[in-house]
Amino acid sequence: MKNTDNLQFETKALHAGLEPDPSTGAIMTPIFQTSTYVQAAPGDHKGFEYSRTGNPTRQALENNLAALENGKYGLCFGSGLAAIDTLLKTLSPGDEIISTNDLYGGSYRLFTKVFEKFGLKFTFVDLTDLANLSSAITEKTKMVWVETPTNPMMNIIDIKSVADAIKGKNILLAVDNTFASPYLQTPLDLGADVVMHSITKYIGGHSDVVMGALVCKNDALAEQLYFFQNSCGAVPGPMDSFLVLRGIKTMHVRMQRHCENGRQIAHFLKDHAKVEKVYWPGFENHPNHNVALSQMRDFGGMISFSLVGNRKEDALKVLSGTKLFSLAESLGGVESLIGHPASMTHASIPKEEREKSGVVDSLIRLSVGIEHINDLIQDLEKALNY
Ligand code: P1T
Repeated sequence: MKNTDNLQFETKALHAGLEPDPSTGAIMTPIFQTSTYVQAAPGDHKGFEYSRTGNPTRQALENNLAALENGKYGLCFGSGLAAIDTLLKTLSPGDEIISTNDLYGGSYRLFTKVFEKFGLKFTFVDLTDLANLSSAITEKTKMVWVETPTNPMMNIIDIKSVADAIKGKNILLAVDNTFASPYLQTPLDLGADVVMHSITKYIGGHSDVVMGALVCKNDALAEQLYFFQNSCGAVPGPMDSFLVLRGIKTMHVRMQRHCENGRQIAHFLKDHAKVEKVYWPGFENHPNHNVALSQMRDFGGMISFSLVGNRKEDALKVLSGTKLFSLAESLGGVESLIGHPASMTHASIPKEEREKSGVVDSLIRLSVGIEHINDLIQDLEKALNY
């Protein structure tokens, strides 16, 4: 296996964990569409026994992702939520988790509607202010869940400061790195213990796969995660693993364009008379701009904005007025999407909770794609002309 440890992200994306197929020389990792592997005698096999436990296409992807996050172990799952589900299964009834209060609605639902029933306790606080973290920690705290940038308010949480604040306390720091992608941010380098991705988004990049991943460095944690991956079985198939490997090869190029287009659209919206507020960490007056500068390579392609007057009916006009920005859940694909968090991605969070973190009725979320910037701005200009 090539040693890619000292190579740049762009080179690792193409080479890490990937070798030509030994039987044919195929440069692309084959799709090993098989459930099982023939053994010469019981236990005498070539490293694979059954595809829930391990599959060569999935393993190539897992090794590649581990390298991209500067980790040691990568594990893939059938969705981002399946990855979080697996991580939470390493905890025990009575354990407490402190989570950021602004996060993907599906993660919130998994925490409160599924795992609370099994005895885990979640506290939701604004983690942009570390005083909130200190006052939420108890003797039972076993994990801090950080999503940064947050979905959909684009708050930035200082990963290194959170890691420093819980050092030596036997608390695991987990970071949902979905909005940034490993191209923009590598939380393990900042002191996180485990990174989670909805691969469905920027890593897959083409809106054609649902998948999740966990990456860590610690041997004991990895062993536990492999145990639950195999025992609970929420693994992705080889075809999807191949599609994601293919998507990863252009991630850095896609991310550069997402960031460039995002920057121009954020500025266009800021100057628009119908727009009340734009949430994008690249603005100097964004409350966490300096943290973003210190821990991210660029600011990404996600932007949220609210409308003057904060009327839902105005938001609905914009949402139905765009032609290139398609009205859909999800994000991070090459094509631009527009969404209404309050009634779509964050509908599972009670209105009161949602509004506390800024998800008001006129809030609109954009996943800026890699189309030509002029076409995207024209599309928004027309839709805002309601
Ligand atoms: O959809 P899935 O692959 O299971 O990933 C869940 C998930 C986890 N974390 C973050 C930050 C996410 O944004 C998501 C999925 N989000 C959407 C579908 C969305 O439109 O926001």
